[in-house]
Amino acid sequence: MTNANIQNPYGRQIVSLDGDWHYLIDPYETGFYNMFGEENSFGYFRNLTPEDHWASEYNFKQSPTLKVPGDWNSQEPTLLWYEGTLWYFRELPAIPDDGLRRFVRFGGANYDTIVWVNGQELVRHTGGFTPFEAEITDVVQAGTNYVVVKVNDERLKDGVPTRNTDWWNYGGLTREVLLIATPATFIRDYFCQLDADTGATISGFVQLDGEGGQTVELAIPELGVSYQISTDAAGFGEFSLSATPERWSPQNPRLYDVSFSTAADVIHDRIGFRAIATDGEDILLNGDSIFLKGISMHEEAIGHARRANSIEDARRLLAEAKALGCNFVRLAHYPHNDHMCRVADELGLLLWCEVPVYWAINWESQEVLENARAQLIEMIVRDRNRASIILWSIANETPVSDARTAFLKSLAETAKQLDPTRLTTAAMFMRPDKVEEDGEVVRTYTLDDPLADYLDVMGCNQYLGWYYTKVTDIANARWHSDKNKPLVMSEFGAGAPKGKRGGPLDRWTEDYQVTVYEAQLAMMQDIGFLRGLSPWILKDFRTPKRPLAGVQDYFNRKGLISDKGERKLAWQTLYEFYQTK
Ligand code: GCB
Repeated sequence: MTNANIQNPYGRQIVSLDGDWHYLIDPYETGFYNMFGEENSFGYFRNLTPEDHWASEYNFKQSPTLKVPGDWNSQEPTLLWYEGTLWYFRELPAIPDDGLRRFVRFGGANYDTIVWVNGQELVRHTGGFTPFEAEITDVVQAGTNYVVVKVNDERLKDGVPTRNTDWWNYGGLTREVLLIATPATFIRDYFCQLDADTGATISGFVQLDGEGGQTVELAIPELGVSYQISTDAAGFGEFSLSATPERWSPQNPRLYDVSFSTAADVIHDRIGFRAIATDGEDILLNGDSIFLKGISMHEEAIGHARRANSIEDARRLLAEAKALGCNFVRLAHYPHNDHMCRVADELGLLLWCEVPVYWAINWESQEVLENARAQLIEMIVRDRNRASIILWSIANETPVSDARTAFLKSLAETAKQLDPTRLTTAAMFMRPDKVEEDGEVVRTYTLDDPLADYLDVMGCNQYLGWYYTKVTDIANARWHSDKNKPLVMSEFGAGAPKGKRGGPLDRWTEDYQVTVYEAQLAMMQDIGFLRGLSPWILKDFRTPKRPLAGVQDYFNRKGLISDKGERKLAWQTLYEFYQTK
């Protein structure tokens, strides 16, 4: 537990390191290696200039700047399709000699990152969508201190995700960078949730960083809770107390002020209490069966082709889901910014959160498994106090094999160990068959992926009417499962650029997108074990996989909203369906 990232960094004493960072583009990693592949003694992390040494051929302070947070691709035209290494530099604000510990926290950097402060390497991190931090207490000096960050977003066969995906690989320091100050001993991590089974117990733990054996007070003033948690020598302490909070739900997204404090430290959070469970084919929110009216989304800002990177971007994205009539959002295909989960907590949107275990990653490699597990752990630790999150998803569309199922079973177990209060899921495929029924051809779809046995909720991606069958075949579809588990139809859809019109059966038109949605939604009414859907996708998004000129132009066009932010006709179709649910 001690190596968890600092919980709730926004609740800490922070200085934002956002803004302009100098950068150097370095496809050959000249800033790292000399011509023989050995360490470069003029390496960029040393922040040398030609004035410092005649053989130095760079100068950060003379170099242009990029905004942090922000992907590099959308900020500078020559970087639009760039993948590789880019170096960032900035000076730190003056750090007072006040006895506090200091950390630099990166909300996310895609994909492999190394951080140096004053030329000293402090941390390496792999994975593009989860936070990491470096303690700089013993490295900073009076006067000027500087940070250099090398980010490499090369896609790797043994990466998570692997080389091949259907979204653009936005590189760089895509999320906020914070300078955090804490006392010598501080509350590093805590977990505070309503137990799913009783619904009347709040339990969790607290983890100190520093001197253990201290008492931590948990206070929830609006519930009259003031509870002393003892911690062991390692600073870990658990708690469990009876409470009957107002339940958080989409109708009533009630959040409580919760604080943990020691003599030297205090951290405040806003936490919602709700219970999520399954019962046979039902999903129960606070004991009542719920239908998830959802939409899938990538982390791309509304009205732009760039990574969403601020709380304002999160608000705009989730406001679109609310406008569509959703109570549920699938945050595909990787952990989104933590702002998304906080805004969803406020708005009353239920969330599916996912790690980028996507398509065919290397199931045979222990290293790949540990990389995927590290990303899953970082996501869960970051977000497990958010009431909005009900589903941890461990994979998307992975080809069935023994090695893959063992890999994913292991991830599902990790998710449950870290967070027994939530449900696990994955987006899987179904088995298609054709059978004759009363002289008519009927298409059956069976959910029989062995992975389903290790999950609470089955997700299924199916593109009937787009990739697999004609739209006219959808009416003859029958769905089966003997798993006795709820199903969320985690994807379906059809591509259409905004403004392209035609007949109802003309592919690539808004009209055809409507036809597919109408047929799909009619089919859904007859699937007895269906408990939700998250069609693909809220907004057109940038992807090199979609080159069709004049139609796709390197965008996946299955959005209900265009990349410019305009609603398509099928938006209304889904909106009307959700009004009836
Ligand atoms: C899928 C994938 C998603 C793709 C989508 C598509 O099944 O999960 O990442 O973008 O299909 O548009 O083909």
